[in-house]
Amino acid sequence: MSDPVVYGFPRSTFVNIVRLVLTHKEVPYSFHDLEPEMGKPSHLALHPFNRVPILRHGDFTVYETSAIVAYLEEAFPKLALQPKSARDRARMNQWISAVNSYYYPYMIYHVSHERNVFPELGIPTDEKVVGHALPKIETGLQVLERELVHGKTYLLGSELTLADYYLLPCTYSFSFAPEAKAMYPKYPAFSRWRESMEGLPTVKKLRAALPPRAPIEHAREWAVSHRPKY
Ligand SMILES: N[C@@H](CCC(=O)N[C@@H](CS)C(=O)NCC(=O)O)C(=O)O
Repeated sequence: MSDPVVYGFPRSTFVNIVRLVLTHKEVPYSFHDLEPEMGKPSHLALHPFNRVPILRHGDFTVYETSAIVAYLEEAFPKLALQPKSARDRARMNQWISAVNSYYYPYMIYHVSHERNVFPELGIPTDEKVVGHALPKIETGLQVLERELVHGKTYLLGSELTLADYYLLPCTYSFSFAPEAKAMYPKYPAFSRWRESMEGLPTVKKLRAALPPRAPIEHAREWAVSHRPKY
Protein backbone atom coordinates (compact mmCIF):
# COMPACT_ATOMS: atom_id res chain seq x y z
CA MET A 1 0.00 0.00 0.00
CA SER A 2 1.18 3.56 -0.60
CA ASP A 3 2.62 5.65 2.25
CA PRO A 4 0.13 7.64 4.35
CA VAL A 5 -0.55 11.27 3.44
CA VAL A 6 -1.23 13.86 6.15
CA TYR A 7 -3.30 16.87 5.07
CA GLY A 8 -3.12 20.05 7.10
CA PHE A 9 -1.24 23.30 7.56
CA PRO A 10 2.24 23.29 9.11
CA ARG A 11 1.55 25.22 12.35
CA SER A 12 -1.56 23.26 13.32
CA THR A 13 -1.26 21.68 16.75
CA PHE A 14 -3.52 18.74 15.86
CA VAL A 15 -1.68 18.10 12.60
CA ASN A 16 1.56 17.98 14.51
CA ILE A 17 0.19 15.36 16.91
CA VAL A 18 -0.35 13.08 13.91
CA ARG A 19 3.07 13.92 12.46
CA LEU A 20 4.75 13.19 15.82
CA VAL A 21 3.08 9.77 15.98
CA LEU A 22 4.12 8.90 12.41
CA THR A 23 7.67 10.13 13.05
CA HIS A 24 7.89 8.15 16.30
CA LYS A 25 6.76 5.01 14.50
CA GLU A 26 9.27 5.65 11.71
CA VAL A 27 6.47 5.42 9.14
CA PRO A 28 7.35 7.23 5.88
CA TYR A 29 4.56 9.67 4.98
CA SER A 30 4.03 12.74 2.89
CA PHE A 31 2.55 16.07 3.96
CA HIS A 32 -0.01 17.91 1.83
CA ASP A 33 -0.11 21.59 2.81
CA LEU A 34 -3.78 22.62 2.63
CA GLU A 35 -3.13 26.31 3.43
CA PRO A 36 -4.16 27.55 -0.06
CA GLU A 37 -7.21 25.23 -0.07
CA MET A 38 -8.57 25.73 3.47
CA GLY A 39 -12.36 26.09 3.38
CA LYS A 40 -12.50 25.43 -0.37
CA PRO A 41 -14.38 22.48 -1.91
CA SER A 42 -11.20 20.34 -2.20
CA HIS A 43 -10.62 20.70 1.56
CA LEU A 44 -14.29 20.27 2.54
CA ALA A 45 -14.42 17.08 0.48
CA LEU A 46 -11.80 15.69 2.88
CA HIS A 47 -13.16 17.23 6.10
CA PRO A 48 -16.78 18.39 6.09
CA PHE A 49 -16.22 20.34 9.36
CA ASN A 50 -13.54 22.54 7.74
CA ARG A 51 -10.70 21.43 10.03
CA VAL A 52 -7.41 19.57 9.85
CA PRO A 53 -5.78 17.03 10.06
CA ILE A 54 -6.96 14.41 7.61
CA LEU A 55 -5.12 11.17 6.94
CA ARG A 56 -5.22 9.23 3.68
CA HIS A 57 -3.81 5.70 3.58
CA GLY A 58 -4.38 3.94 0.26
CA ASP A 59 -8.11 4.19 -0.44
CA PHE A 60 -8.95 5.01 3.20
CA THR A 61 -9.49 8.59 4.40
CA VAL A 62 -10.16 9.56 8.02
CA TYR A 63 -10.39 12.84 9.97
CA GLU A 64 -10.38 13.67 13.73
CA THR A 65 -6.99 13.34 15.40
CA SER A 66 -8.02 10.73 17.98
CA ALA A 67 -9.45 8.48 15.23
CA ILE A 68 -6.31 8.99 13.12
CA VAL A 69 -3.85 8.11 15.87
CA ALA A 70 -5.93 5.09 16.95
CA TYR A 71 -5.84 3.89 13.33
CA LEU A 72 -2.07 4.47 13.09
CA GLU A 73 -1.56 2.49 16.30
CA GLU A 74 -3.34 -0.51 14.74
CA ALA A 75 -2.04 -0.16 11.20
CA PHE A 76 1.57 0.37 12.36
CA PRO A 77 1.81 -1.47 15.70
CA LYS A 78 5.62 -1.27 15.96
CA LEU A 79 6.98 1.26 18.47
CA ALA A 80 3.61 1.19 20.22
CA LEU A 81 2.32 4.28 21.96
CA GLN A 82 -0.57 2.60 23.79
CA PRO A 83 0.01 0.98 27.19
CA LYS A 84 -0.91 -2.68 27.64
CA SER A 85 -3.12 -2.42 30.71
CA ALA A 86 -6.74 -1.30 30.51
CA ARG A 87 -6.24 1.17 33.36
CA ASP A 88 -3.21 2.78 31.76
CA ARG A 89 -5.10 3.07 28.48
CA ALA A 90 -7.97 4.71 30.36
CA ARG A 91 -5.50 7.17 31.91
CA MET A 92 -3.97 7.88 28.48
CA ASN A 93 -7.43 8.52 27.01
CA GLN A 94 -8.27 10.75 29.96
CA TRP A 95 -5.29 12.96 29.00
CA ILE A 96 -6.24 12.94 25.32
CA SER A 97 -9.74 14.09 26.19
CA ALA A 98 -8.36 16.72 28.59
CA VAL A 99 -6.16 18.14 25.82
CA ASN A 100 -9.21 18.36 23.53
CA SER A 101 -11.45 19.91 26.17
CA TYR A 102 -9.26 21.99 28.52
CA TYR A 103 -5.74 22.57 27.13
CA TYR A 104 -6.20 23.15 23.37
CA PRO A 105 -9.22 25.50 23.68
CA TYR A 106 -7.57 27.89 26.14
CA MET A 107 -3.87 27.65 25.23
CA ILE A 108 -4.39 27.74 21.47
CA TYR A 109 -7.89 28.72 20.42
CA HIS A 110 -7.99 31.57 22.94
CA VAL A 111 -4.48 32.78 23.79
CA SER A 112 -2.21 31.71 20.89
CA HIS A 113 -4.72 32.95 18.34
CA GLU A 114 -5.12 36.31 20.11
CA ARG A 115 -1.45 36.81 21.01
CA ASN A 116 0.29 35.36 17.94
CA VAL A 117 -1.89 34.28 15.02
CA PHE A 118 -4.13 37.39 14.76
CA PRO A 119 -1.45 40.06 15.44
CA GLU A 120 0.79 38.43 12.79
CA LEU A 121 -2.04 39.25 10.35
CA GLY A 122 -2.52 42.80 11.63
CA ILE A 123 -5.68 41.87 13.61
CA PRO A 124 -5.63 43.38 17.13
CA THR A 125 -5.79 41.12 20.22
CA ASP A 126 -9.07 40.83 22.09
CA GLU A 127 -7.83 41.11 25.68
CA LYS A 128 -11.12 39.78 27.04
CA VAL A 129 -10.55 36.46 25.30
CA VAL A 130 -7.03 36.23 26.75
CA GLY A 131 -8.24 37.27 30.21
CA HIS A 132 -10.95 34.59 30.20
CA ALA A 133 -8.48 31.85 29.28
CA LEU A 134 -5.57 32.57 31.62
CA PRO A 135 -7.07 31.19 34.87
CA LYS A 136 -8.13 28.05 32.98
CA ILE A 137 -4.60 27.58 31.65
CA GLU A 138 -3.26 28.08 35.17
CA THR A 139 -5.56 25.27 36.36
CA GLY A 140 -4.30 23.04 33.54
CA LEU A 141 -0.69 23.69 34.48
CA GLN A 142 -1.41 23.02 38.17
CA VAL A 143 -3.00 19.68 37.25
CA LEU A 144 0.04 18.74 35.17
CA GLU A 145 2.43 19.80 37.91
CA ARG A 146 0.64 17.61 40.49
CA GLU A 147 0.75 14.70 38.04
CA LEU A 148 4.43 15.04 37.21
CA VAL A 149 5.89 16.23 40.51
CA HIS A 150 6.76 12.76 41.83
CA GLY A 151 9.54 12.26 39.33
CA LYS A 152 7.51 10.86 36.42
CA THR A 153 9.30 11.25 33.07
CA TYR A 154 6.07 11.04 31.05
CA LEU A 155 2.40 11.56 31.84
CA LEU A 156 1.85 7.89 32.62
CA GLY A 157 5.19 7.31 34.34
CA SER A 158 8.20 5.82 32.61
CA GLU A 159 6.33 4.89 29.39
CA LEU A 160 5.96 7.40 26.54
CA THR A 161 2.38 7.23 25.23
CA LEU A 162 0.00 9.03 22.90
CA ALA A 163 -0.92 11.26 25.85
CA ASP A 164 2.52 12.94 25.76
CA TYR A 165 2.44 13.51 22.01
CA TYR A 166 -1.11 14.87 22.34
CA LEU A 167 -0.12 17.47 24.91
CA LEU A 168 3.22 18.60 23.47
CA PRO A 169 2.10 20.70 20.45
CA CYS A 170 -0.29 22.81 22.59
CA THR A 171 2.41 23.54 25.15
CA TYR A 172 4.84 24.39 22.32
CA SER A 173 2.57 26.83 20.47
CA PHE A 174 1.42 28.46 23.72
CA SER A 175 5.11 28.97 24.68
CA PHE A 176 5.30 31.82 22.12
CA ALA A 177 2.77 33.89 24.12
CA PRO A 178 4.30 36.28 26.68
CA GLU A 179 1.97 34.81 29.33
CA ALA A 180 3.64 31.39 28.91
CA LYS A 181 7.02 32.92 29.62
CA ALA A 182 5.67 34.17 32.95
CA MET A 183 3.68 31.01 33.79
CA TYR A 184 5.89 28.09 32.76
CA PRO A 185 8.79 28.72 35.22
CA LYS A 186 6.31 28.41 38.13
CA TYR A 187 5.87 24.72 37.25
CA PRO A 188 9.24 22.94 37.48
CA ALA A 189 7.99 19.36 37.04
CA PHE A 190 5.99 20.39 33.97
CA SER A 191 9.03 22.31 32.65
CA ARG A 192 11.19 19.17 33.09
CA TRP A 193 8.59 17.15 31.15
CA ARG A 194 8.67 19.73 28.33
CA GLU A 195 12.43 19.65 28.26
CA SER A 196 12.57 15.84 28.01
CA MET A 197 9.87 15.83 25.34
CA GLU A 198 11.58 18.56 23.27
CA GLY A 199 14.82 16.53 23.52
CA LEU A 200 13.33 13.35 22.01
CA PRO A 201 14.78 12.45 18.56
CA THR A 202 11.20 12.25 17.21
CA VAL A 203 10.44 15.81 18.26
CA LYS A 204 13.73 17.18 16.94
CA LYS A 205 13.20 15.40 13.64
CA LEU A 206 9.72 16.83 13.17
CA ARG A 207 10.76 20.36 14.17
CA ALA A 208 13.64 20.16 11.64
CA ALA A 209 11.19 19.11 8.91
CA LEU A 210 8.82 22.03 9.53
CA PRO A 211 9.14 25.30 7.58
CA PRO A 212 9.98 28.50 9.52
CA ARG A 213 6.94 29.84 11.41
CA ALA A 214 5.01 32.06 9.00
CA PRO A 215 1.65 33.86 9.41
CA ILE A 216 -1.39 31.59 8.94
CA GLU A 217 -3.10 33.46 6.09
CA HIS A 218 -6.42 31.61 6.18
CA ALA A 219 -6.78 32.54 9.89
CA ARG A 220 -8.11 35.96 8.81
CA GLU A 221 -11.36 34.08 8.31
CA TRP A 222 -11.33 32.68 11.89
CA ALA A 223 -11.58 36.21 13.29
CA VAL A 224 -14.97 36.48 11.55
CA SER A 225 -16.29 32.93 11.59
CA HIS A 226 -15.35 31.47 14.97
CA ARG A 227 -13.61 33.79 17.39
CA PRO A 228 -14.62 33.42 21.07
CA LYS A 229 -16.58 36.41 22.47
CA TYR A 230 -16.87 37.53 26.11
N1 LIG B 1 -11.54 17.78 16.74
C1 LIG B 1 -10.54 18.04 15.73
C2 LIG B 1 -9.98 19.44 15.96
C3 LIG B 1 -9.08 19.86 14.82
C4 LIG B 1 -8.79 21.36 14.82
O1 LIG B 1 -9.45 22.17 15.49
N2 LIG B 1 -7.82 21.73 13.99
C5 LIG B 1 -7.51 23.14 13.82
C6 LIG B 1 -6.01 23.31 13.62
S1 LIG B 1 -5.08 22.87 15.06
C7 LIG B 1 -8.15 23.63 12.55
O2 LIG B 1 -8.43 22.86 11.66
N3 LIG B 1 -8.38 24.93 12.47
C8 LIG B 1 -8.92 25.52 11.28
C9 LIG B 1 -10.05 26.40 11.61
O3 LIG B 1 -10.37 26.59 12.80
O4 LIG B 1 -10.64 26.92 10.65
C10 LIG B 1 -9.45 16.97 15.79
O5 LIG B 1 -9.28 16.34 16.85
O6 LIG B 1 -8.83 16.71 14.76
